[in-house]
Amino acid sequence: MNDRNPGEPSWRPPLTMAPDATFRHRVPIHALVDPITPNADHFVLAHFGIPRIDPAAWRLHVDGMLARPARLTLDALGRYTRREVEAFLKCAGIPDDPTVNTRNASNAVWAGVDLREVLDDLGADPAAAYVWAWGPDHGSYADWSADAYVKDVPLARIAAGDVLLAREMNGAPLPPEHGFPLRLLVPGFYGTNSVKWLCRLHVADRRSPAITTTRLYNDPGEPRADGGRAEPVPVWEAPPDAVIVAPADRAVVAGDRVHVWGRSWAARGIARVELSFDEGADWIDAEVEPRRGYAWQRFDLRIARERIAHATSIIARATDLAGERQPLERARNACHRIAVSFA
Ligand SMILES: Nc1nc2c(c(=O)[nH]1)N[C@H]1C(S)=C(S)[C@@H](COP(=O)(O)O)O[C@H]1N2
Ligand SMILES: [Mo]
Repeated sequence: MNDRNPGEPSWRPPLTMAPDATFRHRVPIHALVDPITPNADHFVLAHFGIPRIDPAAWRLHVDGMLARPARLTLDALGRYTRREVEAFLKCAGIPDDPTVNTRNASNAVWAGVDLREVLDDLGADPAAAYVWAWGPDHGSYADWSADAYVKDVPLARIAAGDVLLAREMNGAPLPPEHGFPLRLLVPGFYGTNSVKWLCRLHVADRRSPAITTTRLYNDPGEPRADGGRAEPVPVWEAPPDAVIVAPADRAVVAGDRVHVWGRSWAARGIARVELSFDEGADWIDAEVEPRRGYAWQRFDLRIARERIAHATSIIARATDLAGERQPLERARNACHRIAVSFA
């Protein structure tokens, strides 16, 4: 197994970083009106900046526990079956602070090839358990620095299907901000796992020791009776979450009927979204559209204004199909609360 320098990219394509510092883009939550977020509105998080890569000089190196290591060109990837997946993407938030929900969420149709098909073709060892994925971007982010962006994805998630090596976003080639020429897209997992500008995959029987994998985006384990803590919990599957798109935060609402709607999502799909107009004392069920693959799910509630005339806020709380419910506060998926008043 090639893990002499497990944190280092064994190879990176020639690139320039422009910008060469943290780049973020987001639109306000009340602008998330389209079911499929247009590419220009899809949020961007690039810790170190944006690598500009010449696709002719780019390769995907695949190595580790597999029979036939490979250096794939884009043409070689084109020989696998093209697949489309509509999926929400939700940023896990602050790498080392699990108590804040930064509410960056979008929904797009990604196209590429299923990583399961590629790994089957290259003869991945059934004794392996993780795939380490490298982006070649490097530099510093807050107080951290790294010479690559590395994540690890459980092989079991890849075996379940629809983990894409994605080349297209909403029918267009990937924009540079979103990972051109190729990105990993792990539907259902927090955005941090979907490595952009993908240049290397390594099949392994253990987790990657890279800082972006095992130190950042790992939440502290539960406190134990002996004073210690359980193992840290990697930020993988996205728990239930929701945003209120309308009314907008601090809106002045007019009319006899109030229409509240928004978006909700969870790795396991959303079963229920409740709204509270009295700071969480009472909850009213919204209608939730059925799950469609890994797409986000719209919720709607139309309610007589007289029932909520004294409300000064609205809180949304989602529950997933496994019964997990959003915490009200202090979590990567803490409930969304907006302020409202009535005209
Ligand atoms: N190579 C690389 N991949 C990356 C990142 C990064 O900084 N570098 N940021 C991650 C994080 S934290 C998120 S939330 C998603 C955001 O994807 P988007 O910018 O396409 O919305 O990309 C992930 N993949
Ligand atoms: Mo993120």
